Amino acid sequence: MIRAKCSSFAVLVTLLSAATAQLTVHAVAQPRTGSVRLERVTASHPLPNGIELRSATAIIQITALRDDVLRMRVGTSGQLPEDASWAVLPASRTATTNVTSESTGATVGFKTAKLHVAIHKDPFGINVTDSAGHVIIQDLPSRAIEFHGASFRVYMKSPEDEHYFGLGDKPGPLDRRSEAFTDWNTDAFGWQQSTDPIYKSIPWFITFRKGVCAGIFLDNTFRSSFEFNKEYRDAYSFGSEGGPLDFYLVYGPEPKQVLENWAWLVGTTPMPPMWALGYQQSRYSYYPEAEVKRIVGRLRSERIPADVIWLDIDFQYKNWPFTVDPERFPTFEQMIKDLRAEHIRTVVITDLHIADQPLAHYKPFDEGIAGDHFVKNPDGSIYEGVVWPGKAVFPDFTHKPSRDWWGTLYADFVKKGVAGFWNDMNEPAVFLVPSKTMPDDTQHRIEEPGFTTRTTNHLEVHNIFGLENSRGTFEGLLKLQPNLRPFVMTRASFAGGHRYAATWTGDNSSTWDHLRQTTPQIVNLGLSGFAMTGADVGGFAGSPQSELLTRWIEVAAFHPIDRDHTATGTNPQEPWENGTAEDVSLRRRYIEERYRLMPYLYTTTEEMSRTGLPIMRPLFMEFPHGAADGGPIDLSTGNAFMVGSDLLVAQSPYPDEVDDYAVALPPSTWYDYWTGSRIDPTSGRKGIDNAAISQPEVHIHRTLETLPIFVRAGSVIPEQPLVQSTEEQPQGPLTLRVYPPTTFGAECSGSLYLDDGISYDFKKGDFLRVNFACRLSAQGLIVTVAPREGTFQPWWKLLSIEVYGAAKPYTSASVTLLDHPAASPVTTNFDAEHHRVTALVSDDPKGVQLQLTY
Ligand code: NBV
Repeated sequence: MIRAKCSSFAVLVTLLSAATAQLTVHAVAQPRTGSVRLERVTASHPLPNGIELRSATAIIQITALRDDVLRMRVGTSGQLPEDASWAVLPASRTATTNVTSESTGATVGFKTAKLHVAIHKDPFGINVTDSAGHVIIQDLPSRAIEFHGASFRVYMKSPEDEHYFGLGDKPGPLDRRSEAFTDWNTDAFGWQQSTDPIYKSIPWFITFRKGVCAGIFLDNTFRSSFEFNKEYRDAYSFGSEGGPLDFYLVYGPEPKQVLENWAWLVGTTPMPPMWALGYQQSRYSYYPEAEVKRIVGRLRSERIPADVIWLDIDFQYKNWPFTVDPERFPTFEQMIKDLRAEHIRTVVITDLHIADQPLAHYKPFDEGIAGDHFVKNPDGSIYEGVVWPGKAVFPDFTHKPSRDWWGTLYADFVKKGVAGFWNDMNEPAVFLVPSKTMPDDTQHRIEEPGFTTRTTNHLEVHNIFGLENSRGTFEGLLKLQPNLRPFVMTRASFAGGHRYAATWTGDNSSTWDHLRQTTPQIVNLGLSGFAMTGADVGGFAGSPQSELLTRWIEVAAFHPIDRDHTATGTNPQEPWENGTAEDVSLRRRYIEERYRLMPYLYTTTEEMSRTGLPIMRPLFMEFPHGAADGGPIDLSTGNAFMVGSDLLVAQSPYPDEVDDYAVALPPSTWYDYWTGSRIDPTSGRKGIDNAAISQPEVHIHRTLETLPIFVRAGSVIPEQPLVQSTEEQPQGPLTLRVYPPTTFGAECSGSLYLDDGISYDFKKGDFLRVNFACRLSAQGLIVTVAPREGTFQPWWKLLSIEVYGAAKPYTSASVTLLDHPAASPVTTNFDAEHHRVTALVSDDPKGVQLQLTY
């Protein structure tokens, strides 16, 4: 909650002198009892990795974990808060690097190889700059940090050209500037753009100014809030209603570096099974068995590639988690087998509210009671709340033994062949109470390595309940099948939750506005760590018009998770429903394109799991200096986004409008993905540092058939022949789409990563990585396929190398094996319509080179 503005301040009082104090100790008493503002530095001493300061009774520690990651902790009563975290990896939290003290008359501080930290002594103030002199954070003069009882607030200056991103799934514009948000996980059925809070709490945001990027993470699980330019036009602030003031500053300056450093702090998304990247069909709910089979049969007969079918709550017996309705699903196990034979995986919902059924031989309840695994009321009785099963009890997920027990509940479904699991309602959602969740005084046990074992109330645990629920699921599945990559989808979570689960944007609506909203939401989730994300395709609440469904399916083919899902009682929303034959064939075509692009998508996913870079990216991540005014280029490009580093998807900024629109492409040469033609810069603008920026504007004539996609010049995109599921082995050559640069010698590269798609054998070297390059010269173009890394055997023998932007055929072409430098001629084929020259060549593990001569 944002503190109300105080117009007058009270008396200056002299408080206790801390033992180490060298100066007089002052704090300002605020009108409210228990309010303290850090007024001035009263003592300080350097640490090998930072500095420790005192201000009145407060202790402040600022340390460097690395040259580009700082941590700041404050305790008001002479003691630092508990050094533990649900989000930050222990090895990162405890990392240190030596710093050099730096002080002036007015400041104390230190420097690292990348940052300078200067603490203004009187009034207290924090200023962090980088070695180029860019201000990274600077607090509001004499207003840096305030405490009001258990709550606190930190204020920072906000230059008018600074922009903010992240904060997870918050709806609204991509840029968080001029917005305010609360973190309190909430079941937000039918949320709209202005709804806040919704499902997740990711107290992490990115600052971006003139191409310089940094991130702030408030490591606090209580109800927290963030406001940008709301309380003061020239400031932003963040704070919490309780818990520790413990925050991290993550420096770039490149956005990619910030994201990689964020992943260093909280971990990356683990490699998902490849099938999770396939098309997924869901609704609330498919039943009985015959209906599930009908849907899968139709996916196959309509030749709509697909990998997954989802079973929502109605597959269960009376909505009791971990049961199967025997009447609706009499041969559940056989059905799963039959679906697998069709190369379809089954994901089932397993909500966390366990039916309160003492006399029913219901294992989750009986075992939970016997093991003392449920959350309690203050009087020690078990807390009961009404959810889907009626009266329900809730596992105590912050109590490790209970979380581990939860993981064991999956054994039976795993044995039956269920492939993935869905953790819904884990805010936790509770019916029939105005708060929509557990009472604040519900008792949770914290028993967790790194934490003091204790009992706490719901205020501390609420925002991490979903995180620890999905963690229990993920870790449980790993114990059950150590060499299979789990697939878990969670609705609620906290920072770091991507280590355990993919996510989606909850109960959106079948409206144009919600289609538009998918871009900022998925991009901001990716910037917050959640890279494996989708939105219910077609919308959850309500039924989409046929054109809306078509356009949604088109763009979702480029989202990290592509799952069509809708609410109970809505019209059928599968790709073959609610549309003309043309709609259906367009929907099929886009889903097919996703499967053709699977090698690129999977390669980008592997990059995500290794580096923390999201799959779906804002343009500024790839082009931090791309906008003429130094701001994030996205703010002038409408609703465009990048998939990986090379594909730019430019859906209309207003998908419901019929008008043509212009997309300002980032400075580069671009190719039209569909036609292969090159888009030449039409305008040259000056950038902030007066460097020429050519930001070509493309005029787009809107049609239902074409979702505009552009490819960056200098890239090589791997594609495969069409398959009906990721499990089917593609037949034919691997295609390399080569988009040459326009200047001689300019960078041109791409890569491909592949493995078995399901196991962790890649960690033992059973993967395949191939790097590609191309080089333009006055003589022509050389395409190089580097020697393979890893032991995984590819499915292809041939490479179809397609060079785009070709206006005429090349005069000659030859192929060389990298380990055997004798060239042999190869025939090429010129396709004027697609501006491409194609050569079919044999692949070779030691590498191949194709030489095209003008
Ligand atoms: O389990 C039913 C639904 C589910 O389909 C949806 O995706 C979740 O977000 N669930 C919420 C519970 C009730 C929604 C009205």
